[in-house]
Amino acid sequence: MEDTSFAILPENKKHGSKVNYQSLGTVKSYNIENNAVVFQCDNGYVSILFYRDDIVRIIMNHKGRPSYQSSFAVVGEREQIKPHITEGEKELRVASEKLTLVIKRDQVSISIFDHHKKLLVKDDHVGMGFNDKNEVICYKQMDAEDHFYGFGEKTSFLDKRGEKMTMWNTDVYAPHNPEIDSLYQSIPYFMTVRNGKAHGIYFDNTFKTVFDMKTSDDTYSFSAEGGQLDYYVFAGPSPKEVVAQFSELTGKMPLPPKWALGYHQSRYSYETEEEVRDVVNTFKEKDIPLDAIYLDLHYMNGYRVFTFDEGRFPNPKKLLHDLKNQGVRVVPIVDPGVKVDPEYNIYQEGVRNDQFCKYIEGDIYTGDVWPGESAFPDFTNSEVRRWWGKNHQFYSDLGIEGIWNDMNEPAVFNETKTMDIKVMHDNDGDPKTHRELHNLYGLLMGEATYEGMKNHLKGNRPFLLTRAGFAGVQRYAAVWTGDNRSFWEHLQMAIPMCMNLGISGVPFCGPDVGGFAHDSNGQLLARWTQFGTFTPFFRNHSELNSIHQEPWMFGEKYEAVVKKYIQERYVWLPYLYTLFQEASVTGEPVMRPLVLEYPNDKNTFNLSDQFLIGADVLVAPITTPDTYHRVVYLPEGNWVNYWTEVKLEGGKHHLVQAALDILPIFVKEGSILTHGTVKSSTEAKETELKVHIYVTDEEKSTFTYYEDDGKSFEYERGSFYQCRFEAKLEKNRLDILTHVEHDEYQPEWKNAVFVIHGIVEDLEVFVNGNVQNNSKRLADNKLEVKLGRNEF
Ligand code: MIG
Repeated sequence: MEDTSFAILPENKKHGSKVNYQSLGTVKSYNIENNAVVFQCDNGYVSILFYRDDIVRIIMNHKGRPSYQSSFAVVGEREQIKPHITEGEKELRVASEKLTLVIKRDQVSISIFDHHKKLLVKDDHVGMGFNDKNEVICYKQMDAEDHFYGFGEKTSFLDKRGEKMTMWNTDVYAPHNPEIDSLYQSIPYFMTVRNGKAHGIYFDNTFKTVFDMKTSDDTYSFSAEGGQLDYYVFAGPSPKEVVAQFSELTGKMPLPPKWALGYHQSRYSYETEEEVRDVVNTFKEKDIPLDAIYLDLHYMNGYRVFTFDEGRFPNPKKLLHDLKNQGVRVVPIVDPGVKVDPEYNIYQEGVRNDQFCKYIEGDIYTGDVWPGESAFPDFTNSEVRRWWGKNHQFYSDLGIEGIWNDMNEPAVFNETKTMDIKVMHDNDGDPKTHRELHNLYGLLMGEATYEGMKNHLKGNRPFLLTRAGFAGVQRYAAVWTGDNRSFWEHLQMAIPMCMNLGISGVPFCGPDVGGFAHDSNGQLLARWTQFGTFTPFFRNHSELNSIHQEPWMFGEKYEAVVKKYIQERYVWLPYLYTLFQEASVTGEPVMRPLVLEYPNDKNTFNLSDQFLIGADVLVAPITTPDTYHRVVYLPEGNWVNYWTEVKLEGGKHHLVQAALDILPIFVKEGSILTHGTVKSSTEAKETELKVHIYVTDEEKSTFTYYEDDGKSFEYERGSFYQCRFEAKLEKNRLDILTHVEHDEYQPEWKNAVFVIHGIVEDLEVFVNGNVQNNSKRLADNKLEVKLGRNEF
């Protein structure tokens, strides 16, 4: 009915969200327990506690005393910070070193200031409130200069001001368009950038939540269908610090295995062993790099997870072994639905050990998915997660190191697209409905899978790809953005979507390159692959009924471009890997909107069609057909065209050329980048490290390069290599310094080549104080200096 005009019958007018809301009333008293200030009000309680000096948690409970239990998303340890309290006649102040909260006594409302006394957030209207359906809401003032980012995986443009978004994990096969705001991930968090400074809010509520930055011009709100109003405010003050603060609370991405950063090829499905081998062999014949190939639904026996179809895949172990020798990993799909089949061991075990989701009355919930009628593991129980993890030995025994979780919203083929919300999750003895825990299902499945695989791989890093998730999903998995289509519009949309995922704590993400559904074509695939070179996750995937879109499917002209950009990925890997390592420590995204680095520049606020990789590389994909030029905005500073070495001035828009084989890339003057060489896969040896120096006489350039074995967890015990490169130009003397900061791991490459860009006449190059006489002058004002790593 939703699809017909019936949806807009007068009787169907939805009520405004403000209907029936009431506030907490006045503050009657307060007390301090465990460094939390608890206010007792006419209609409930509010508790304020600092997690750190720059993170405050606020909990409103209209039914009773606040519960301090957090959702599964929160892993950050709370520091014990004693609040400083000042009592005024009309208001109370609760402060840490970095934040001051002013609480109005009559109609409870909270204003939060930073330590410069600058207002960050202020309650508006009823402030915090609730209604007779037990929905909770918080209204905040919206400043004319506020711009909003994050919200996880959303369609539409970068800046979410003017959007209203719902968090409810949903399998959306079609369409992904601005009207569809609930996709597979729910990350109830956002960052506000106002006049160059940033702060953030994370709403720790797993019910369906709504963020409304649209309905009013000067107020925004976030609300939930149930639970407490439990949220955190991050003080910033820079956008990167907000992401770091949020990542501190919800966790960081573990460093993925290097092969997960290579090029991946997928299809729904490569149906037989023969087909898989054919595809891989074609990559080899054509000398196109490849690190992983995916097995979609068809590999299983009747869609039973933890099985192989013996007809289609007679000897998976041998297949895996052979492909590994070719430098290629295999990633099978694993859905949560377990086929109802009394002769199937997983179903038997699940029933016998009470591992499936059930109704409160005791019946196992079943729903229709690929295997037909299926039961769903109750991942809210840690015992079930262990069981599920243990089952993955089936895969690891075959040599599998990566798993692909799909349908884990969970998706069910019915009207609501998911499990009955009345289903009861046991939740380790604290039972809650699916209505409350729905959004956590994918995250918990991720924990089960990642931890299980980690156990089985005995010291090797697992790779997990997931479709569904919640805040914190980065702790276990990379995220791909689900069932997009082979439309130019979907290529366009993927850019802000991935940037906002990055802001939302998920650095490792990417769309299906080429588009999943619908038929791709050569030009679209070429342009999309160019973009994919720089998305943190780089996988070409397409659907059953669409035409094949492997790199060679659209003729030589396009194949050459696609190949060039897959190769480029490997050239950039040593730079990307360093950024991944940084992200795993700080939470700062690999792929960044420009506003993250240039929050004072209004040209960046809603810049949705270009992005940064790290701080210094700007990528501006072509996202429309038959287009061979585009406008690129370069922020302050000078920028060097990666392909032509032409220098352009920042703070301006430029018209740049982009023939089919050109992805516009600009490197900031003054930066240093590390590159590798083209390889058939990450398994191949790195022979030489290229250190690109884009010289400037304005400041010292520096870059800290990171490397480890790319496979194990030994880096956690100090087995890694870290070298800080510095370059300083004075007149015609360039001094390059190499500071090896950590060398418990020995890189494969023995030589480094310093490529100096934008050189001045008569340049003299010194490395670590020694003059280099063997430098080689290249075209386009470049100079090359070769050096052994032993001279670092
Ligand atoms: O469309 O497993 O998003 O990547 O190929 C139905 C089959 C189920 C959805 C995933 C897609 C995958 C497909 N799955």
